[in-house]
Amino acid sequence: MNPYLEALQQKLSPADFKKLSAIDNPVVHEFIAKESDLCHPEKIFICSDSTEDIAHVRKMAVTSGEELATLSMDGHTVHFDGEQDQGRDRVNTKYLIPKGVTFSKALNQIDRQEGLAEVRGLMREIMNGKTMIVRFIALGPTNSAFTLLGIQCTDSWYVAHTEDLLYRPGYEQFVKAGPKSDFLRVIHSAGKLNSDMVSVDYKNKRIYIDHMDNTIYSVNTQYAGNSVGFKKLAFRLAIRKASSEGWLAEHMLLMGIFGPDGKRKSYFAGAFPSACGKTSTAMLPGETILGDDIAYIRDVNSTARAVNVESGIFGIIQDVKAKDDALIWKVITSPGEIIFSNVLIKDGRPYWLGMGEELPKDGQNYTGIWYEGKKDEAGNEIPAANKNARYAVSLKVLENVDPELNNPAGVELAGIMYGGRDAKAYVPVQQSFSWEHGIIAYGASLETETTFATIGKEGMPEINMMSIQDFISIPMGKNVKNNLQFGRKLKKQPTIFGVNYFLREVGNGKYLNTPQDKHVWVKWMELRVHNEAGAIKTPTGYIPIYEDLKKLFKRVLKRDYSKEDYIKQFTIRVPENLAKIERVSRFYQENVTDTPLEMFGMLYMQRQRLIDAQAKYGDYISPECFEKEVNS
Ligand code: SPV
Ligand code: MN
Repeated sequence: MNPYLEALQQKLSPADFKKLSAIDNPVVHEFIAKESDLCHPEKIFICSDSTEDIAHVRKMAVTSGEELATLSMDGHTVHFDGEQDQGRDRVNTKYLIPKGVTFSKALNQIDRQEGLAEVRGLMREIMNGKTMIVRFIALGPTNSAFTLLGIQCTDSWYVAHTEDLLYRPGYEQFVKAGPKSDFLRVIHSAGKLNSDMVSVDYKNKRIYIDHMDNTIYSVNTQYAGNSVGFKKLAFRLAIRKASSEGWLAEHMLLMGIFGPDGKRKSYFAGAFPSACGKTSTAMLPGETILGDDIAYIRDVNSTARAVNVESGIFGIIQDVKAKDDALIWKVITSPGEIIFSNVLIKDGRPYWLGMGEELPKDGQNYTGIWYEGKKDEAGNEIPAANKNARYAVSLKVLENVDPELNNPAGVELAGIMYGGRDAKAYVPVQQSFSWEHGIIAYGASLETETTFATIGKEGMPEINMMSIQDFISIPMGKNVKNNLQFGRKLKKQPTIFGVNYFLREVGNGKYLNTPQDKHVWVKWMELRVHNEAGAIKTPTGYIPIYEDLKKLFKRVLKRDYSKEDYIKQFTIRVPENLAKIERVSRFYQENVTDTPLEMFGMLYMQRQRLIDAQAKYGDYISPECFEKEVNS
């Protein structure tokens, strides 16, 4: 027996000791022993993939009080996060950077030694009297070139339960893998809890990423984006690993889009910052969903193939209505295993903002007993439910889950979309001129506004490169280069599209599209990858022809689409586009030392095309001024 296993034995029941011993990997034992030494739990529970172990976690999440079973629907529970713990915490999420290593200035960082001392200091004996739960997870389908393995030690039964809904079990994979040190490690503690079992020490909340050791530290938080290690935390480590091995780890949805015959299906990936329409795109009715958050993409025989890293959804539950979101509505209003978080509870029912019915005037929410007019410490009115309220469910409960979800070979990507929250510049949908143009002008230039999914002020414009600005763990220019190179090696490149669901009218600021319109855009993209729709070449990309959209609006949404709307939506706004190029170029010049020159060249050419068009047609150019290219 190795010394780590020996040291752990006293904290393990005989059954748990047996489970841990079956993993013939001293590196696993060492990690658990070291974290146990640091955090000092009273007991350690080893969660295998067995139904008994999973059921135990589910039961303990309620017994401990971290989840409440007060909802009347079978299988539904609710968890509350603290008032200061309602989203990902950017300020307190930092990379541990060893001396002598430089990182893009835009990335939040701290000296490794200093950071380790701080976070390990905060974690010392933090689990006194508690149980440390050890979960083993497989990221991506198992038995596949895509699979990555991960371990999380946590003292939160809620976190361990959520992981069960969102990820594929990995204990058996660890048993099979034997002595392999290549796995992601997460150590998490919810820290001090109040009588409602909510983390209270938010001032000492820290999420530190140590890529030297493939380890993430997360402390004094429960919000899943900060605590469920395999979500955005392991993602940061995966981005690094992907970069060194020549594949891509992306913040992307994966979906199947059907062709006009209802049979042809093409797979698309889509990168969108948080709360910018990623999940609702992935869940479009009549199409299929493979994933809504994180994808790994590999070059397999010169084609791009992708898998969903996860197997569940941690979705936003705001503006989810019976009419607009039929698929998920049915799931969250039917019996089945669901964890709601930060909704309002009243008489055994969950309520959320924008659900299409009147909300109760009182109930229980993330601030405890809630009543209309209740104010926070700063005097601001507390909403009935948090804007970033969430539900966690397994994908398998969705009617339209794609049959390839667990295919070890993944699915071949026909297209990739990049979409931000851009009120002013980009048209609702456009196709890039080339792989390089798509990566640079849509992906690397992705701009958005901050949303409620992260703590801080909302509505602030910012660059969110490929929607991974919050997660990028390699120099930013390197990420652009990796993407450029990845596509260049492919024989069959996915077609790249830029989408923008948030364009507003010049002058009055009204949104120019309804949330349903995105269904037309995805159908148009599907036609484009099969050369079944024409396009108009504009300075920023190929845009749809009015007649094609008119037909699609009728077919997909049973709606008329006026020429006037088309012109408003697809007018090329030269001043706004020039300003965008200026902002993007400046951001990279000021914050990124390794931007590939090609990026500036590509943006310069886009600028030139805009200036030439401006000289001919003026500042706001109707799509009809440009040349049509009708495909065969
Ligand atoms: C996101 O904010 O991008 C999410 C939720 O998908 S989480 O990252 O878990 O906060
Ligand atoms: Mn996300």
